[in-house]
Amino acid sequence: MFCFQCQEASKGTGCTVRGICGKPEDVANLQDLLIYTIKGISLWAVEGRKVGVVNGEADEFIMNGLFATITNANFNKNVFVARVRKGLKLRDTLKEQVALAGGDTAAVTHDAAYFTGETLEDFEKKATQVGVLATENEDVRSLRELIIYGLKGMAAYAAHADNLGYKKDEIFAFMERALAETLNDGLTADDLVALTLETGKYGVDVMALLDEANTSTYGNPEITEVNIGVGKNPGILISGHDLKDMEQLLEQTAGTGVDVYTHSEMLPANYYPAFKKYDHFVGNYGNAWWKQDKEFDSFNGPILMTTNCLVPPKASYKDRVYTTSNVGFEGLIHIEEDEKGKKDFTQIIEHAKKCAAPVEIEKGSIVGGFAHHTVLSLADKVVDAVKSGAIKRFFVMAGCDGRMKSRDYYTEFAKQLPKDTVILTAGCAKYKYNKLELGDIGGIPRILDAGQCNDSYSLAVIALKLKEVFELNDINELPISYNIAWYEQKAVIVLLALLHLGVKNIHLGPSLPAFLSPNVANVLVENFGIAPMGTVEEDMKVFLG
Ligand code: SF4
Ligand code: SF3
Repeated sequence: MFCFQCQEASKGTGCTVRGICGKPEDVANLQDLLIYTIKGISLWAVEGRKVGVVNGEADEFIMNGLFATITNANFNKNVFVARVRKGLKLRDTLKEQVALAGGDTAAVTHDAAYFTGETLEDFEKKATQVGVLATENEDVRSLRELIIYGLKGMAAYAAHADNLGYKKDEIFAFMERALAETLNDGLTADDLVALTLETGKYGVDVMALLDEANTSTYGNPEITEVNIGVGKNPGILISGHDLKDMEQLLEQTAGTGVDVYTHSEMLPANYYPAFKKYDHFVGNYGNAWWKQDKEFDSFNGPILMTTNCLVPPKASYKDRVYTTSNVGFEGLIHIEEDEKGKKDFTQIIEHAKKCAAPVEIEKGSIVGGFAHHTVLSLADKVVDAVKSGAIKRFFVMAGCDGRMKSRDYYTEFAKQLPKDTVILTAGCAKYKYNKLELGDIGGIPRILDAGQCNDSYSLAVIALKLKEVFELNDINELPISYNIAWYEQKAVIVLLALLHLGVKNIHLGPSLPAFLSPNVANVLVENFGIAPMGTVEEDMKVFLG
């Protein structure tokens, strides 16, 4: 195996025996093969679109396949074997459709469009030939993978929007074109850089689409005080990013005597008006994903993982973890949806009834819900505070949290920020500082949490609005600095989206991606001023001049 898609890549270069995330070698290889299969389907999808063939099943398969290979989403080998098998059938159907529609089948020559296999042995053999290292030139490899990881994040967001009935054909078409281009040996490094930036453009589009899906379905996030303590009833803990799952769980648990709590990236569900009507929705339990090994233990009740980040479960609570959608782990119960998109959570609810109430690990509350709608409704106040000098600078500290000790930097950075600065956050990165008492500036809290990582879109909307209000020509003239923490591939699409919007001088930590070759890293440094995390003191000086 060779995998270097996340921030915890072994030795800062790549995992070669077993992922730091716990992904075993056979799963890693089969994920590579699924990506290769998806690229093959994409070659036909691109050719098909030229002659009016659009295969919705293929679009969804590509989206879900990309999503399933995100860090900490799916560790189940059987899932990948089944998906490769299904993918090959779909690919061949699409190929026939292209031929029937008069498409240029001879134009498609790559092995990914034709390779065959049926048994696990066939797949395992093929998998070792089509991984990341199959691209020999390290710069081309770096750019191809940067694009693919961006697409994985894009696919995840597209899937959540799709679950709520929102989709855009342009986004599927782009994913397919970009995947096909990662097989094209005729592209220069410049072409691939251009494609990387275009990925960022579609990143903005997909986050806007998901924002529309979430807010049209569940209302605009509101300023909310979220309880972080516990109640007396047994509870179900729901984690991940999927709000449709959240809705269905709340509906089905109402009146059962079982409470619902969010974990990690599901915290922002507390901010949506549609979910506030449920009295048994108690609040948020615990912190970011990587603390689940302790927090799932003390929660006592069942846990529903709707997306990443799943950590291979410990024996002490393994029988309480349920998965759904693209999440998977051998031995855990997986809840499938029916044809109408309904999921039956009865067995999780019955399981919860037999469990003790959660052990209290924290008390009090945290405040969030500062997505674009809320912040823009406070725009006058914010603008006045900036004009009067009460707020000197905003710090966008969105992204991911993770296990590495070096991430304590972000806690320290938040603590040391001058009192006339405000943190704008989104994603699970917030857990590094969202329980600090940083106070407020004239009623504006010093930490404004917009929501999940995809709600980084909200932060961009806010920045663009401020640019307009202050009549600036360039987003970089705003008093906003970007100190982003990344871990997995959703953060990659967020980063590419920010680059597309023209944001410069982003600091990225706790380490630069292992998949950036020195030359590609240089392109990012020279053209966009991307900088690695330094010490808190050094960075504070850089940001505050
Ligand atoms: Fe290693 Fe990260 Fe890949 Fe897991 S996802 S195998 S930790 S690089
Ligand atoms: Fe977190 Fe996995 Fe990235 Fe959505 S849940 S931000 S790490």
